[in-house]
Amino acid sequence: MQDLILHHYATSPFSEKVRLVLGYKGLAWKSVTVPVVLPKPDVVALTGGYRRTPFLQIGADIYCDTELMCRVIDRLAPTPPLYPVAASGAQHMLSRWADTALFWVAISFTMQPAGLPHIFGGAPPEHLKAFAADRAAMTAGMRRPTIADAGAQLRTYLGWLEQQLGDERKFLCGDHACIADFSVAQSLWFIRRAPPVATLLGPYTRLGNWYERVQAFGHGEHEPMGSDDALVIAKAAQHRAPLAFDAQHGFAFGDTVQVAPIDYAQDPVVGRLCGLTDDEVAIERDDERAGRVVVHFPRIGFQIRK
Ligand SMILES: N[C@@H](CCC(=O)N[C@@H](CS)C(=O)NCC(=O)O)C(=O)O
Repeated sequence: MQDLILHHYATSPFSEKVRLVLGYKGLAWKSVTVPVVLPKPDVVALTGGYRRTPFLQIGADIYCDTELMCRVIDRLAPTPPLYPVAASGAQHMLSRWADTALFWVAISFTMQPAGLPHIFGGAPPEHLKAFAADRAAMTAGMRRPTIADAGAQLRTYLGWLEQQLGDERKFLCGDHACIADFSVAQSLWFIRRAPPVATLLGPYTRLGNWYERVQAFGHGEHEPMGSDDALVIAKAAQHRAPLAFDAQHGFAFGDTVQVAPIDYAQDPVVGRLCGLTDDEVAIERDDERAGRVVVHFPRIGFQIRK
């Protein structure tokens, strides 16, 4: 198997979701640390403009968004399954809810004044200012919950999750872990990084025990890699993942298109369409430093335009 190169940073919840999936699968991977705020020149050289964290590189294939990254990891290492049949369609719906609704209330609630010193550690005030400006620009036009809204919604959501574990099952969709466990765990992980805020989790004891079981998967074996080395690997790669193209979607193979997230950080990536199905879109692009790369996105949460 070619090296799995995860581009991420330590404090990113979506990165924690993927780190835990890699641990669950017992995979070894390379770890490239990306900047927390723009500019991200080495990220953009590989992705073509997508700035969200994390993304997965396998040679010259760049996989954006954890929904797709997790499917790719599961395809490469099918055991233990990340989408066990017994966990039914509910695992996907629960995962999507956790990656959107639960994520934003967890973030908004944790970033209250009592949580900030724990999230940012001893970062200098310039960093806090740069972070606030970066995220304000990234979410421009999005209405975020107030701390009071987020607290109320979070208690409701945590109650749902506690109820889901009510029959003493080990994981959210049964006795085996599935994608939903990792999507939910990332938000709890973020809240727990700020102990004064994490007191909110206290009453949800089944959820606390479940969280310990998910964290026990660990992160797998990993070693650091520089982003310059990751660029060299992309440029040298000969092989690219085989792709399906369904001509029923209103686009032709080779069309120049732009692909962009529909919710926040909507920076578009432009390239030649080389893969298209109901659940994936891939575009090929050339970059001076990364060479010819194929950037893959899920269809859910993204828009494709000619
Ligand atoms: N739907 C995306 C969401 C990724 C996301 O929002 N990541 C956050 C960090 S946890 C982010 O990109 N923040 C801005 C940045 O890192 O530049 C996914 O599943 O990968």
